[in-house]
Amino acid sequence: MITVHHLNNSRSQRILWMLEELNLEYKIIRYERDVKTLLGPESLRKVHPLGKSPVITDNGRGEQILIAESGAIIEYLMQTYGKKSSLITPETGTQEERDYSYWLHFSEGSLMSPLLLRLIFDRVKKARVPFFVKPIAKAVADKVLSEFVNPNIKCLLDFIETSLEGKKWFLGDQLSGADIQMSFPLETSFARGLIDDHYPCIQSYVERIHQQPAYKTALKKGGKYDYA
Ligand SMILES: N[C@@H](CCC(=O)N[C@@H](CS)C(=O)NCC(=O)O)C(=O)O
Repeated sequence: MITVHHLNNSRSQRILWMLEELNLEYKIIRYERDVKTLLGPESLRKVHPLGKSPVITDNGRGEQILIAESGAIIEYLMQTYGKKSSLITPETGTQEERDYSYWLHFSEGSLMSPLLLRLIFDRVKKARVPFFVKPIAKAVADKVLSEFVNPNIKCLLDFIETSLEGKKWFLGDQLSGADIQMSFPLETSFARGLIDDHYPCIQSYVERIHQQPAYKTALKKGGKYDYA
C-alpha cells in the first residue's frame, strides 16, 4: 500500500493527482500548515528529517520504501506502476525522454525558486516591523523584486508560453508525469495573477489540468487547496 504524507495547500496535491492517474490505491496521512508561518507541523519531521511534504511510503513490493521530493516520487511511481497507465512512458534515449526529464526538473529546479522569492519578498513588505524599519524593508524588497525576481519570472513564463504553443501537454498530445510536476508552480502563478492575457497557452493549459477527471478526484480527496 502507498501512503502519502499530505500537507494542505501544497505540492503534495500533485502526487494525489499522479496516483489517481495511475489508478492506484493509496492512503493519505494529513498534516496542516501553521496558520501564521505556513510551515508544516513538527510531526512531518518524524517522517523525513526535512519535515517537508510530499513524502510517500510504499510497502507494495515486500520492503518499506520511503521517497521524498515530488520529482523523485513521480519518477518512482512512473517507473514502478506507470507502464500500463495512460501517461506517457518515454522511450529511453529519445528526445521525448529528454523533454520529459527537462520539464520534470525545471519545475522545482528553475521555476519554483523565483516564485518562492516573490512570495517571501511580498511578505517582507507586509511584515509587522517597527515603523522606522518599514520604508527600508519595503524599498529593499521592491528593489529585489523589480530588478531580479520579477524579470526572472517573466522570462520563465515567456519561455513556458512559447513551449506550450500548439501543444496540449508539454510532450504533445498525451499527459505525462512532467505535466503533473509542472502543475503546482503554474497553478500557484495563475492564482497569484501572474498568468495574465499575455499567456493564453498557459491559461488554457492550467484550465485543461483542472478538467482532468483524475485531477478532480484527487482534489476531493486532498481537502483544502487554494490553487484549483
Ligand atoms: N522540492 C520539494 C519541496 C518540498 C516543500 O518545500 N514542500 C512544502 C509544501 S509546498 C512544505 O513542506 N512546506 C512546509 C515547511 O517547509 O515547513 C518537493 O518538490 O517535494
